[in-house]
Amino acid sequence: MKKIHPLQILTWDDAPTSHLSQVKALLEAKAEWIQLRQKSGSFEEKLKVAKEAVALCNQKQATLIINDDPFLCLESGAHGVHLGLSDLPITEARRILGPEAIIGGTANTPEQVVQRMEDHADYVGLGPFRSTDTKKNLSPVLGIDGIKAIASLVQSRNEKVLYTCPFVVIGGITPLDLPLIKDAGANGVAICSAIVSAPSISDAVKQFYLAI
Ligand code: TZP
Ligand code: MG
Repeated sequence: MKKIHPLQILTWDDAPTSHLSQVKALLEAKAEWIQLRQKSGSFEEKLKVAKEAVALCNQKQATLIINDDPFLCLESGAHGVHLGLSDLPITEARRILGPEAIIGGTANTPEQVVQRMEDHADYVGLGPFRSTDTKKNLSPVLGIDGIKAIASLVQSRNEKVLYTCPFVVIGGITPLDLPLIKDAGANGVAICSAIVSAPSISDAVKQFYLAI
């Protein structure tokens, strides 16, 4: 099983600074796992940024995950890819990227979690925890009760499978939510706006590290 970091930080098109500036600020703040979530621009434009982000992360031994596109991951040399519900299946991305790549997938229902695990995802991103403006076409909000219900349902269906696939919770999370989310059995959280649009990225990362 690959090691998954408990604090995964997503970059954002709508943050006050560019994706690369966000990556630099996050690395300075000692972020160790960054997901480059570029939603606009051509493949070539995204690739240029992704290659630079990979180089920056490699200098600091940080993990860089590409959103949506296994081919962008392959060509940029990133460590892995995160696949949403309308992206390629995990199995197809694995065929493209090979066994060493980190491949994560979004889930919003117990069935989707089980599918991700059966496909040997390295982690599942479960959410949205809370409503958020960061993502368009948001799936139904789960709240802490939904997260707990899905975690225990999946566990009771197949304990062995759950242990082989960690899950991180995503969507509208602040540091104050961390105790409840940890209590629900999550292996971590994925955070975007609360960090990359904060007045100080460095202070925001610190607050999440303290809460983790
Ligand atoms: N998937 C579910 S919610 C979400 C994604 C990508 C957005 C998370 O961003 P934020 O700003 O932490 O709510
Ligand atoms: Mg996607």
